[in-house]
Amino acid sequence: MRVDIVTIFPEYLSPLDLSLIGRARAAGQLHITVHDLRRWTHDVHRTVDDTPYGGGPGMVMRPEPWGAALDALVPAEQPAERPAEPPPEPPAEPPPGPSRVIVPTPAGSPFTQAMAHELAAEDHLVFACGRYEGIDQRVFDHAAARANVSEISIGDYVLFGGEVAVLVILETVSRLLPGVLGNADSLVEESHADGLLETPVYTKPATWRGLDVPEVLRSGDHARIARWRRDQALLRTAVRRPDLLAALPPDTLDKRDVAVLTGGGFPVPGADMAK
Ligand code: 6GU
Repeated sequence: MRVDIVTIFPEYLSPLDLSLIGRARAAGQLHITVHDLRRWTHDVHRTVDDTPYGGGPGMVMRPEPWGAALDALVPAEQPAERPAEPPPEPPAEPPPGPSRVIVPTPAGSPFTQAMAHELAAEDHLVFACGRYEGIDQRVFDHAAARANVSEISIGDYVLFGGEVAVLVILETVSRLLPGVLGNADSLVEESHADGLLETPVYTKPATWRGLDVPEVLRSGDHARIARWRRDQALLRTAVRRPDLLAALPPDTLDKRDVAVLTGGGFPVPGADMAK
């Protein structure tokens, strides 16, 4: 996957050199380039912002540098579809496929694990990191003719700019790429994979500061362990994220699940429908 990030603070993205993302970059699975927006300014002050039309506090990022940046980074001619067969010899740089432009903003659609899976299937992501009160909307209205443009928020709170959100989104996406995560099984059991939060985990020693690891996990009875984990995931989700539980597709909960939730004091609406 190819990733271009445009920002006025390139140093903010330096964590992308570290840990598993750094390793995926070094291994050539992830091609990330960070660009300084001011490269696309032409005045002596390298101006990127101005006062908002209509009044109001703060500054808005001017469209010209952003337009030039996206012109340079988003190929004008989008291939109709991906080639059916990969070329026999992989080229040094992956060929540009259709581009997806991501604008991190607290006014965006919520970023979710499902969206991360969607982005992980793309060939080319371009992140436009705004600062101040945001970027002139015409930049994205114009880019929408050439690329799929998504305004995305990482949560209901406000950051200074999109850079930290890009770190969050790229970490979430890159661990879904084939070969980036050492143990792909980790993706199956983690929180949000099945719409439930993950269960508590334990390791040695069996007793620590007078606290025991739950007996069931040491029983070797795999059916009992699976059931216990399911119960814990259900109850934890009911307590912490009732919204997730309510959003489960119908038929996700069987009679035993419903009994566990009801027994834990979490009545399930429509429970008599459970298999
Ligand atoms: Cl994506 N950007 C900014 N600036 N603030 C945010 C955000 C993004 N998501 C939540 N708050």
